[in-house]
Amino acid sequence: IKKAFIFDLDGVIVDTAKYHYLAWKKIANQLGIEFTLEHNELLKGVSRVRSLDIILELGKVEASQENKNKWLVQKNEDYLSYLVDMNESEILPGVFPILQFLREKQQPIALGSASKNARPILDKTGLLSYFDAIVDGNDVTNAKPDPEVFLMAAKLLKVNPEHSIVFEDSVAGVQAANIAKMISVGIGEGSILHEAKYIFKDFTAIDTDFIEELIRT
Ligand code: G16
Ligand code: MG
Repeated sequence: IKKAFIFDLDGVIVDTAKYHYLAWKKIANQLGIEFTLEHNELLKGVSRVRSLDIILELGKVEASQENKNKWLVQKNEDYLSYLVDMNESEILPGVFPILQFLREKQQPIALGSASKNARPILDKTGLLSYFDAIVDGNDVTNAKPDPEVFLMAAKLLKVNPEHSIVFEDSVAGVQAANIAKMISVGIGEGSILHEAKYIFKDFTAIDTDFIEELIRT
């Protein structure tokens, strides 16, 4: 059977969370809002617009739409400045060999990300050509845990949801995969991602036997 392998971007393929954090921290501090790494967890897998709302809620700050738009632009410009020098060295450990193995096995690969900057990131890390389909924040209207992003990816790959495998580092993303009736593979802490069917601390913990098993069953 043909399977679809769908990857989240941030936290799975690259660690862009650290750059999102720096850019959001600047905005938060500007507004006198304390913003820690722990707060940053709340923003993982969440859209840009929703992220700003969460930060404003944390600080109990009310803002006009005009100001919000200004901060969203500032955040993205700052975030993009961190990506200028990005290259293949930022691909998270173990990811590249798995992509290569899937390629060898002629398995379709897709990206399912909330980010509107997904394409330039895949381009800079040299991974663009590994993806048969890319669904990102520019394509979807409903954010994870809504399954839209993953269902669209499976559809583009012409594979049924039940035959699709999703690699995710966020709780909302794991839930989205489960709601889509896909096989969810959590990348990160078992205590946080306990809703995932399988959990690995990172891609170095995933071997090709496991991937072959997923292809076979
Ligand atoms: C990523 C990050 C989120 C970020 C979102 C939108 O999602 O996890 O923190 O807010 O993209 O990013 P942008 O501002 O670039 O559109 P994912 O789904 O790849 O983990
Ligand atoms: Mg993620």
